[in-house]
Amino acid sequence: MQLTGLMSDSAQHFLALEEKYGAHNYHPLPVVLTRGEGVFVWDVDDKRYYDFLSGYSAVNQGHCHPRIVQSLIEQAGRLTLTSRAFHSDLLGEYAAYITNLFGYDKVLPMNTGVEAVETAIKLCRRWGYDVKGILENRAKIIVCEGTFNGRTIGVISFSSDPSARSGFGPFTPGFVVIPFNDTAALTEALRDPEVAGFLVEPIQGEAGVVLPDNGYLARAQRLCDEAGVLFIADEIQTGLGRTGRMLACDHEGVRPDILILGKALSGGVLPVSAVLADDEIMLTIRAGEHGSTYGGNPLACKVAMTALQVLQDEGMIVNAERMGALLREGLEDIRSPFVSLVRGRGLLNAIVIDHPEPDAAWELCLQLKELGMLAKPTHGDKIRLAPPLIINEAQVAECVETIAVALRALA
Ligand code: IF1
Repeated sequence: MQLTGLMSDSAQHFLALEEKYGAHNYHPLPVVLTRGEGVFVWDVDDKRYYDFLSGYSAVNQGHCHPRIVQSLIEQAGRLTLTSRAFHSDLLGEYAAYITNLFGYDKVLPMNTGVEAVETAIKLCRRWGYDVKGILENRAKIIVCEGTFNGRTIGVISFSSDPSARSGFGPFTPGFVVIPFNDTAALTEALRDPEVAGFLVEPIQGEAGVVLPDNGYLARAQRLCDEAGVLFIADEIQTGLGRTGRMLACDHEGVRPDILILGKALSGGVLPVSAVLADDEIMLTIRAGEHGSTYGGNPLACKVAMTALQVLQDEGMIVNAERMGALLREGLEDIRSPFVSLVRGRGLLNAIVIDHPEPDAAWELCLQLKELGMLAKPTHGDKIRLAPPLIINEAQVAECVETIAVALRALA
């Protein structure tokens, strides 16, 4: 039920345009934003909100981070796109920077997250044929139920979410689906010599911030190593400080064979993604065998280096760890009868709503909006709570109080 009746004429004007001329592939909260700064966004009626979605974790550094915007502006006036038909003075610098930062031989730069996931799948298959010796077109990649890795045909082919995949067939073969957080199932699936890789989100974001047992990632990596299978981590949402470490894999000291980054790699100012791997894997793709018009463009390189630098310079990763603990503690202390679970790591958190009303989570988000805080339900009864990593203690306390008020109103 849309509360558009409560929206101003100005806001309704923008909604009407979108409704008439835009595809209806989303169901957004009834709010029209026009400005963002740090943890805040403002709507067209100049009402301020805390952003607890952070652009699905693309705005870890805060909206319109001044240093990131400055690098965007400077580079935008100098050189934005050469295509990879020619070299630029930024791709090499960026490649050196990001591979040194994460400890890999090489990076393959792409744009959106799903393009990086598709790239990782191609690298894994190619490595499977050229290095592991799997027969052509027989390579398999193990994935987990509940995973979300993007919306291309290739990637939804292994999605277990009907809303992401039904009605889009036929699908790409070569994927084996096992339960998440189940090493027995992984052990069994790894017995197949035609398996080339295991693609996993260290924490399942879209599934509602589902954490594996401690040690699962380390055990999974060890099982993959023993089976000669690549451990591929999709850190597009969990990476870059979101869970209180640079990477979610860092909580278990796991080094993926292929690391996939996106979203906050640009601080939310333009699509930038990346795949990192060592030479044995990365060099199985040779000149002319993969690419993208915008992949590795100078503007993206400049912005990404700044986005990664401010993450480290401004202590955002440790702050995410600390503020996340405060947020979960505050949420637990509300002791709401409608919150059956509070879970998360760092500032990737979710509450599970348990209420007789079927769309209680949606109603709660509408109430939160009225109270100056934006969040959105995922899969019906879970509300993701993921503010920018720069949020401070006082702001966390204020938002916990806001959530408490909204939960009481839910009664
Ligand atoms: C939507 C949420 C969904 C991702 C992981 C790859 C991608 C994503 C772990 C693809 C993208 C976005 C897409 C957006 C909603 C949001 C999302 F979990 F973040 F909330 F859907 F699961 N790997 N996640 O989370 O990256 O191609 O979008 O740049 O599609 O509705 P992309």
